[in-house]
Amino acid sequence: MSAKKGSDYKASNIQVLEGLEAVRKRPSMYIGDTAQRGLHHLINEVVDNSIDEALAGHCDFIKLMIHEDGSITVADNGRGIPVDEHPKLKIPAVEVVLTKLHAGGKFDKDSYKVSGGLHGVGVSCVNALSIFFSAEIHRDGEIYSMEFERGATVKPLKVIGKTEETGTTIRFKPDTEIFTQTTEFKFEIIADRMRELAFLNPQITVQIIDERIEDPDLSTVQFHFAGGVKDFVRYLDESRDSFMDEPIYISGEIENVPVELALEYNNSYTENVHSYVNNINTREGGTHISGFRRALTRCFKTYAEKNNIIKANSKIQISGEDFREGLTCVLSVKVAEPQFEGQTKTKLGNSEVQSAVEVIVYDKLTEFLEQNPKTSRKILEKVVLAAEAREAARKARQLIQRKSVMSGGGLPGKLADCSIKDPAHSEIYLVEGDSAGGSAKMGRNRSFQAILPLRGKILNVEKAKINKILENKEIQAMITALGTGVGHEEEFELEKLRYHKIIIMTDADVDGSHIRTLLLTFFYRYMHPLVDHGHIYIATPPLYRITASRGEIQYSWDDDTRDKIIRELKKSKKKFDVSRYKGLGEMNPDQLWETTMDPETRTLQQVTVENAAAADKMFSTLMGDDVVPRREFIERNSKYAKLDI
Ligand code: 0RA
Repeated sequence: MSAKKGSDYKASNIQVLEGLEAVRKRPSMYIGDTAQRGLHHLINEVVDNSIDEALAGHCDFIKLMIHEDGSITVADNGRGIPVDEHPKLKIPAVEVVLTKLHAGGKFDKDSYKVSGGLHGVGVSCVNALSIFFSAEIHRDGEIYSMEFERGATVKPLKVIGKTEETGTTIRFKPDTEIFTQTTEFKFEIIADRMRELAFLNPQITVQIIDERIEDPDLSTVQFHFAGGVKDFVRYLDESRDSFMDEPIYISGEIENVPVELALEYNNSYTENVHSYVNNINTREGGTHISGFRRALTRCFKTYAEKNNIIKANSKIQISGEDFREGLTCVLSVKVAEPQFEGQTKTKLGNSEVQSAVEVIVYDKLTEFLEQNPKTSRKILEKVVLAAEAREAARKARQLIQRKSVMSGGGLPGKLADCSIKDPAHSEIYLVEGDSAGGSAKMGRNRSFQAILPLRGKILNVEKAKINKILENKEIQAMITALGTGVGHEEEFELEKLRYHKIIIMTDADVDGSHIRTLLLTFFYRYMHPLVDHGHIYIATPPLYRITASRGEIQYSWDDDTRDKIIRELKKSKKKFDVSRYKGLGEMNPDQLWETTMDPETRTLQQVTVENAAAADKMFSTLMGDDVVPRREFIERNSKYAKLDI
């Protein structure tokens, strides 16, 4: 070991700080943002290194602790970060890894580096953005330790004991100077990602301990899924019915591209294909997805023709998407030098991957179809139904379009539109019920705020076919008002969106939250880009009104604030009256404007999807047929925090 001391040490440290200073100056360039997402990204950045060790076959256990002081520990039983002197830089390798940008990766070539999107910026970024950062390394019989503050070394590398194990333990506490919005780690966000990693890497066990929770039954979870992607598909389909005994599992490797997937058809009408490259969720798809789709379509078409299942002279045209209705699939590939493209850098560009996936899926799926004629026939029957529904939906779409042309400006009668036409500055409130809709219409600023009252419950799109969904009056009104059309790919035109803020405003009660979930499910399943581009918001009406003598009104959004206001009023010996709002309808237009609609004073929650698989699981559980998993899900999640979608 050769930790530098004295002036020598300082010299190398200054150089390092210049690199990390760049990260502190423009953190968003390295971790995306400095809000909740960026904060949680710090954990991913550290865990990715442990996963790399697992992929190289040296690590099978990762322990993550959320401490009471807001710091995080990630411990693994990998080889431990090397501590020997770096030949060129003449400082311990661990110091290079922790203080030099992009020095986090492995030095050997044949590992599958995670180097796309925000991943792989290196653990040194986490160091730079932490008020405190420590590394304890078990390696070569010794325990080494090193500590930093905001990326600057405060305790150089030293041996602090003996060990027979190997591994790395990193603890860090995010710097509040950088993360000005929040430094609170959310158990659910962390757990969703760790569960996903455990499904994708069956060799590992991930344990999470949340020390902020006292009850030991709730503070610890452990994920280990020996069945890998097959278990993942089963998990995603827990609250859906499948007519297959178990998911089809396919794996193979062509040209150094290992491909692994599991798929299952269920009785839902949605497509749930989740794809990963080097454990990164490729939300925008790419070559691996197109390879998969081509193989799927080709396989079934060939099989159907060979077995006379779909007659050549049949009236209906079956298209690729019909083969994916009611399909749940997890596809995971490993690519040595991935090229990520697209708006969010989550689209795989490597062309060689397409044929690798296509060949592997085609061969193995054909084999499955031939060996399982009963299941194959059932799947194809479902595909034909999907094609028929798609055709009916096309007619329903035309009807919506024709209706809107006939009604003059083409907008639904219930819509109170805003006067300005610039979508970037316009917003639409989707309001539960006609009476609240009335208040909103009176209270709004009509120049830029449109109001669309929705009567009663909208259809549960999780259980309905696309043509039925498009026949629903409330859904039709929404589609026409928004202007984008509905559905997948070319049917949906984001450029035509008439309001850049779509604000869901429902009562703060059980019915209200049900309607909100129904709307979110609809947007998530059928107008996905609205969610992806952050156009969906939730209005937050207050829960309490506290009226003091002389008509002085205060509002509160939670019990704590209400109690605080009450304490103040009691102290000043004022008389007051507390009422709980049961619905939006109880607010007069002025109150509704002031608390919930005025951009100066309102709070809007933007709906973002952190984790697509987790969102899919949530919607299918909340809206599915089975009562038991739904109840369990709500109970489990409500213990930690309110649902973050
Ligand atoms: C550089 C090289 C090697 C391993 C690591 C870094 C490494 C980093 C982290 C961060 C958290 N856990 C980690 N585990 C390992 C290769 C080690 C070797 O060749 O022996």
